[in-house]
Amino acid sequence: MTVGNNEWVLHHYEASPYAEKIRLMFGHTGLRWHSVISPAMPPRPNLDPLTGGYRRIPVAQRGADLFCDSALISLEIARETDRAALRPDSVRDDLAALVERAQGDVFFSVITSEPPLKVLGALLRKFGVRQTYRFFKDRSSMMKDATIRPPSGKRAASVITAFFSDLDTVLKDRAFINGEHPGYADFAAIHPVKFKMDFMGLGLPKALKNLNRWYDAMLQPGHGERFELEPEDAFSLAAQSAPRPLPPSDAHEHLNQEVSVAPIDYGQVPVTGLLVAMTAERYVVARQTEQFGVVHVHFPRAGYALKSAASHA
Ligand SMILES: N[C@@H](CCC(=O)N[C@@H](CS)C(=O)NCC(=O)O)C(=O)O
Repeated sequence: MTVGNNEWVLHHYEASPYAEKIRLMFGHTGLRWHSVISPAMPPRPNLDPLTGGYRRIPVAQRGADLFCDSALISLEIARETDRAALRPDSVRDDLAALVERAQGDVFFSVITSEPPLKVLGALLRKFGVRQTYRFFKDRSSMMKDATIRPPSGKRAASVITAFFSDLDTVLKDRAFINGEHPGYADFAAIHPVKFKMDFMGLGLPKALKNLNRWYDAMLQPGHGERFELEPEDAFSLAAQSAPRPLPPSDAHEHLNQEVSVAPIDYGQVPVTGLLVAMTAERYVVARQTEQFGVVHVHFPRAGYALKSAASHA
């Protein structure tokens, strides 16, 4: 399949909640996109050669530009569709804590709030025995190194209950969390709620009428115009394209030097390359590869740490 270098490619897997945040954004904005399915855990030979090892999902690609993290992908979608409300920094102050909860404690509590045997059953149905074993090993080793401690047991259950009830309250006088139209806060909040419903095969509490109405409205547009793509096609796309022009960079002591960038919370696998731009919102790292030539990997600044490459060694 031929894909233009300005077309959207999303590297994801179906069960990924953070990918669902972006798939729904594609749906609401009516964007056309290409889907490359990644394994639910590393190794990801279909993606690592492009990003240089960023371990989280989703990653978006346009030509030879790779965008890591759903926050930065949202920013790109906001820009392209001229919808400022999709920018992470457009979230109103009174909603910032709700967004932070959704992306952190609530996301992690979806699984930890369920009895371990129920979780095991759900994973076995999804993955089978071997993959479930690998999945547990992978995620526990990822979280062992994490700088955050997700809630568990009763506290996790109350994180979910309180979130549902707070959402219902916020939604009592408006269609969407953002107001009349969905904004970044809506997409940040919908994905853990849907994850809870999908993963455990649950329904939302019926009494929370506003939450139910919002949930249906958020899912109603679906995922937009989606086309399946093979990983090799995404590789060819990167190889045939040059990265887009860089934004004007702020000064940085490591500009045009080898750096590594890694998430600060979990899945902290560093990506190494030349820091070619830094703006208020992002780092851009150039990777010279044999397979694709130069690719630019973009990271949001929030939640990521940049170091001189020498200090990661
Ligand atoms: N802040 C990141 C978080 C992404 C995230 O945690 N993704 C999960 C999947 S939904 C993940 O990568 N888990 C580990 C993995 O899939 O290897 C974002 O917004 O993209």
